[in-house]
Parts: sequence; C-alpha cells; structure tokens
Amino acid sequence: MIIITSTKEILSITEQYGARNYLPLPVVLSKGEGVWVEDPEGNRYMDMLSAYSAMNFGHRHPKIIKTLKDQADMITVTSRAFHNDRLGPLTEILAKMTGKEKVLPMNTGAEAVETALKAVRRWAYRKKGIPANKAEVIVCNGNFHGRTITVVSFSSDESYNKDYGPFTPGFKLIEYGNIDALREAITPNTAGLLIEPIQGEGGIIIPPEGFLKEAYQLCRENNIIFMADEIQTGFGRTGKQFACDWEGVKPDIYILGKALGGGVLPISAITADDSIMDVFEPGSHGSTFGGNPLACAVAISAMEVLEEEKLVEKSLESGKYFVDELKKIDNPQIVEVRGKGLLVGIELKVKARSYCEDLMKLGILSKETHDNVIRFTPPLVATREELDWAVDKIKKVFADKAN
Ligand code: PXG
Repeated sequence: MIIITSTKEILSITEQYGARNYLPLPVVLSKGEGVWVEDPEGNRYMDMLSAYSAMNFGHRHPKIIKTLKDQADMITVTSRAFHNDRLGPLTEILAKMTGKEKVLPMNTGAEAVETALKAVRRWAYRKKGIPANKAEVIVCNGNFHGRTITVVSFSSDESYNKDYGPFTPGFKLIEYGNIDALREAITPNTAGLLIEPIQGEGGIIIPPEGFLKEAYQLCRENNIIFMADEIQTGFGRTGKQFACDWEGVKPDIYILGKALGGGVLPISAITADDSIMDVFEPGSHGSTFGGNPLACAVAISAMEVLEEEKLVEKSLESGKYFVDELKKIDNPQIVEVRGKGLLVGIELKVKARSYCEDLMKLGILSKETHDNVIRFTPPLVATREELDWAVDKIKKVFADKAN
C-alpha cells in the first residue's frame, strides 16, 4: 500500500481521481478525538460540523470504539437471512425511545426516507383506501431528505435534481412552516406529510412556533401519516431527544440516522406502530447490510452514551450558552443568530464560504449551508471551555472581517 502523508499530496491525488461531486474545504483529516481533528501535518482543528450531526458523540468515543472492536471480534455481517443477536436489543431500545411498536433498520438516511415513503404508500392503498397509484405525499420547500432519485424528485433546489429526471411522481411541495398551505394541499389522496422539524440543509430554518403541532393535528383530522425526518435533528442535537419534542409532537413515523451510528458506521431506521409497519411482509423490503450486528452493536452503545452522559440536557444547556455568546457579536453582516440546542446557524447578508475559510485558518471547521448561513453543530460532548475557545475564534473572524 502506498502511504501518502502530506495534505498537498492527498489533495492532489483526490483531485485527480475523485469525482467532483463535493467542494470540501482544503483540509485533510487524518485523526480525531472528541471535538478535535488533526491533519497529516499535526495541525489541530475543532470539528464544529460533526459530519452534519453524525458525530454527536465526538470522534472515537472510547465506549463506542470499544464496542466496535469487541463486536468486530464476534460477528460483523449476517444479512437478514438469519437472526443476529444485536438487532433485537437495538429494536427494543429504539421502539421504547420513540414510543413505537416496531423498528425497521436500514443503512443510510436516504434509505430510511425511502422506507418511510414505501410504508406510507402501501398504507395508503391497503388501509386508507386511496385508489391505486394515486397516493400523494406532501413535502416542503427547502427540504433535504437525501440523494436518491425519488428523494430528489421532490427537491425544491435545482442543484439537487437538475437533469436527473424523469422524476418519481406523487409529491406536492408546500411552503415550510405555512399551515394554510398545508391545509390547502390536502386532498382525499393525501397519504402522508414528510417534514424536517428543523430544516438543516435548508439553512437551519426553525418553523413558526406551533406549526408542527398544528400540522400534526391536521394530519390526524385527515387520516394522514406524519413522517418526521429526525435524521439530522434527532438524538439530542436540538436540546431534546427529538426536535418534535419541542412541540410535544409524536410523529407516526420517526426517520432516524446519522448519530445513530455513533460516529462510526452508517445505520438508519424508521420506527412506527404495527398499524403502519405491518404493510411490510417478508420479501417486500430490505437491505443486505441493514440491521447488521456490527452497526447494531455500535448503535446500542451510542444510545447508552447518549443517556449515560446526559447529552440531551447537555446540548440544551451548551446550545443556549453558545447562541447567547454568538448573539453578542455586533457585526453589520449578521442577519440573525438562530438555533436550538447545538444546531446553530449564523445567517449573513453575504456569502458564508469565506467566513468558513477564515475560521478554518484559526482552527475551526464549519460549513456554509444555503450560501449565506454559517452552520455550527459541534459534537454534543463539547465542554464549556471548548465552546469558549470556539467563540473566541469566531469573534476574531468577525472582527477581522469588519476591518
Ligand atoms: N434527511 C436529512 C434531514 C438529512 O440532513 C438525509 C436525510 C440523508 O441522509 P444520508 O445518510 O443518506 O446522507 C440527510 C443528510 C450530503 C449531505 O453530502 C447530507 C446531509 C447534510 C449535508 C450534506 O449528501 N444530510
């Protein structure tokens, strides 16, 4: 194996052979521990992106890594042709956590979204009585639910779906957070509402207070399945176990991913009651790797860490502190500082990319979202001192930019 050790070499080889579907900041990460990551030259950065919330527990959480290693010494992948001894316990944990009767594991977030959509379509035809192939799902402008053709079929952002047609029909876009738009979009053929309780990729957009509750109520009144995409917002990210908890909403289907894998492996899932989940009979849906014992073991461990380290409460507290500190920054380019828990964005009047580049030079990794929002989503394990360190650098970047 050729070992390449310098940032320069890595950037050049990646540029040469790697597809250009991303535009990463020019930093190579080769080590991580907690909130810190390191490049091949030994420069340290604070990871304030956390792989878009996949790293809620920080890098290489010792308990999760131990579970990973121990499980690797037992059994890793079985397929679903056989049972394994890690899937059952994980389904119990997720069922109890979400208050649902059944759990269906997959791998990536997009697959979990597809799974929820399949469940809703079958439920529409078999339970609600919608005529064949007429089921409609309502989705929101600015949505991000993944990259498959069906999922990008209902994207409102061209960069996600331009020239990928023909698209999957059956989706209706409404304005995010607009209850009247939702009411008007409902027809007898509406089977489900798919929604992010806070839009992450859309620019850390928090819907008006009461919207989720009213939307859920409308779904109840019209026999529509409320699917919450908690892939980015779940597991403490917003200061509650799930972002829907902020409004006391218990979705009919939870869509989970990212942090479920403990920052180690991809694993996703949907949870729902039998009345929905029983539309899947053997053979009707699945995945080779979905529910594999390695990923399940890691997920169990991650869920234990979430509870043992009280990360939900910690996120709420740290998030409040962090947002309050950011709000103290007095800069004419800032439109708004907003967030819940440690899902935080600074909206700017200008493009955010150069701010992220300047932050990187000071040792902070963050990423712009929707051009003009700097996103800060540090691992939930970040300490007060670490957040203070970050706030200091963020203030410095804004001060330097102002000059
Ligand atoms: N739903 C939400 C709310 C997400 O943020 C997905 C679904 C899809 O998850 P997977 O595991 O299929 O990526 C996400 C993912 C990217 C990218 O590079 C994805 C996300 C955020 C930023 C970049 O595709 N979120």
